[in-house]
Amino acid sequence: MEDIATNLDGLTRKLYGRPIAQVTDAEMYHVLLQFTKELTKEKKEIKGDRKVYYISAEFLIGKLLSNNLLNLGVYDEIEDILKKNGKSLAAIEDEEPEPSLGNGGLGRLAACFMDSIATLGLPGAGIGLNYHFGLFKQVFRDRLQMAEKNDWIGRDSWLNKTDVSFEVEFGGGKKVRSVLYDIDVVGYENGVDKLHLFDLENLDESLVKTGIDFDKEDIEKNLTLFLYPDDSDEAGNLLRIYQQYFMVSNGAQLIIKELKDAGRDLYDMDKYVAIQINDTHPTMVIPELIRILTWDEGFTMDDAISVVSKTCAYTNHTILAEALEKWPLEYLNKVVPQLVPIIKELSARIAKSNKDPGVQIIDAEKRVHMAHIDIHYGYSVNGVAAIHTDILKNTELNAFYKLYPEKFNNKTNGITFRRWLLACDRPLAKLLDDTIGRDYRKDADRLEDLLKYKDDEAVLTRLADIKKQKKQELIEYVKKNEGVTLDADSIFDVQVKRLHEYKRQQMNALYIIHKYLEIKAGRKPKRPITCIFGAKAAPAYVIAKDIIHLLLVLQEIVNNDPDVSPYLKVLMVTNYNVSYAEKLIPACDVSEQISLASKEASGTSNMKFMLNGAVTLGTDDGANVEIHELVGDDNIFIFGVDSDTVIKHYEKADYISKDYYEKSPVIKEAVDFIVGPETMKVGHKENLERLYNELLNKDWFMTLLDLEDYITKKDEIFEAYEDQARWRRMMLVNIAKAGYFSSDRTIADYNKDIWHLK
Ligand code: 26Q
Repeated sequence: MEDIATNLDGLTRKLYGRPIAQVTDAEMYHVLLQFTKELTKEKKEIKGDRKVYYISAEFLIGKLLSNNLLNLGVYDEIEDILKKNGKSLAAIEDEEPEPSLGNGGLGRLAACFMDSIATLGLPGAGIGLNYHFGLFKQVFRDRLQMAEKNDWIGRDSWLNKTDVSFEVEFGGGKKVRSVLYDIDVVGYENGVDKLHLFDLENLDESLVKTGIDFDKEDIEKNLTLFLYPDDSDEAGNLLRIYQQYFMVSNGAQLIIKELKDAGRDLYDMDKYVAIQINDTHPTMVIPELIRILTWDEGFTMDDAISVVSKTCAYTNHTILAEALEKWPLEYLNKVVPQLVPIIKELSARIAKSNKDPGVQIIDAEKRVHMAHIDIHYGYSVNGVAAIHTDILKNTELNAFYKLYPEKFNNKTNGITFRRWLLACDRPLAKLLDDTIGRDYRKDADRLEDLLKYKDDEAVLTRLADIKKQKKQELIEYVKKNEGVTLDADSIFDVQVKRLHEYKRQQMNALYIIHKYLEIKAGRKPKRPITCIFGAKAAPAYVIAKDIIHLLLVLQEIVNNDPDVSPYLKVLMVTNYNVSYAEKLIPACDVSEQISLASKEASGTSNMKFMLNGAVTLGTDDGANVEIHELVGDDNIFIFGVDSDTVIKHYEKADYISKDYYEKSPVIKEAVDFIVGPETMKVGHKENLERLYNELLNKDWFMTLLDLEDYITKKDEIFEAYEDQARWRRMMLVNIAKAGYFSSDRTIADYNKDIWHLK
């Protein structure tokens, strides 16, 4: 403690010529950044004979200061020192720009996994790209989403430049050089692994024009400018292939270099290396490794294919057909002509022994199915929640499951409890320390010990007080950032996730309309309700942007209606990101997880909410199914049709949304409101009509099918809140049962079944 205080004071004076009490929060952030980097250098690098490389186009790491201080075991001391000098760590953290190097769940999962890999002391590295602007920053103008660039790097950051650099060749004789930046991943009370982020040596940030527009042609200068939003336009697709190849070629070269530096025989690559392919975005690492081994290392094609196939493992994160990457061969010919003969060879080998068109790599339309490369030429295929893996085995990938049953396995997702409990809800962590001791920090299953307190008035009251305190903190933040005033005595109902029709934010909006009309008709809820949303829509995803528009229109109408606003409020927060999540999740009472059953592979915010004492209102989808099993019927609110029914509707193509609209006055009234006079007054006709027509004539994700059931369940959960004794017990049970969703458990499972490190 003395040491830390002296060192921190010394560093502050060295950098700014003033003591801690006299520097600004921004200056103090830079001191702490340097200080944390220095402390990290003293930690040992995690080493071992065998290493996992987690390759991912996204690592949504979020801010790192608090997380690193916590994992280094100095958070409390630093907080104390700052307090004594009249500073708050929370305020200093606000100065840290957020690296938004991911779209959503898949990217955040990769970040949680890195934390757990290091925490478990496993030799591992992340391989990804150093996007200079990350995911766009969202702003609202005229109740529409606009995208601005988010430059997070600034004058100094967590990136450490290395002297590793490779050449990467593209079609048309284009050659670029990379430069590697590392971010240290500090394990909780353990050593350090690395996140390797490759960047383009000659990147030109001045190519960015207004917003997020830039010159898409000049790939030698633009490759790592932006992260691609998950639903891109055609022009973006080519650039995405360039990015993917740049990532995997660097990754493959790094892996081979590390093997050679360690004196390994490349024929034994699979003994020393496991490569986890995070969705299909890094799939080209398979043909790229085969190319390097055959072209540069003298391997026969058979030997190269054999060793690479024993090294690579694939994780699937979606069953949405439109998200499964299929690249036209002609695109690949343009970007990576050197891989095309290899991909053709891989395809031909399958075609020779298997005539089923459903399992081919290159299909009749000359499109390359990236997932099929992974499944044929990898040794493991995993889904991310039990129901998701079952759907892969029985439906989506059934033909592959029949070919390779032994490759398929489930790894239910998890979250790091360091960020999503210890850092974001310190009072709750303190309550746990005081009741069940600190063991849960290393062994998440110990959270179950909390069940002993399920009838303990003092503990339950403290739990409720903590929730109230977190609501108050959120209220202050929201007041400052959004200019909206919320009520701490209302129920906080929260849906935060990427905007997608299958996640059904539109169904939540229809509930709000329904409640608004009920209140107008004099039927008031017992307690005020606050409906909070946070979501970015891919800039090219028109209907998703229309749904955001509707939410902003509802916010305006509801909050400004004196008859309604005392009972109902709507808030769409601006630029929802990891940092916002850390404020919203601890303040939430009702966790909205309302995807159309079968469509949400897992979800991970559902786990974060539960861990922070929220009760789930959800469908039996993704990891909700496992939450449901763990907490039991009494501690969760499940509604809607099940996944088998949904899958049958798709097979028979027999869902007609208009039937539901015409049959139910409640549905009709809510849907009609979208284009009614109130909304037209504050919103845009074009957006609202398009959304209305979509719901009425298409509704691909069956909103109207579940709407009535949703309304009933939602009223039921709000009613349940009135029985505070029951509610507090539900909170406690949810926290106690969340241990299974620690990413430490998930990573231990990956290691036991797939990676076999140590
Ligand atoms: C594909 C092609 C072209 C451009 C972009 C993309 C693209 C980019 C990102 C496709 C998908 C993604 C991201 C997917 C994702 O985040 N999936 C989520 O993964 C989580 C972690 O497993 C799950 O919990 C979620 O259920 C799943 O939706």
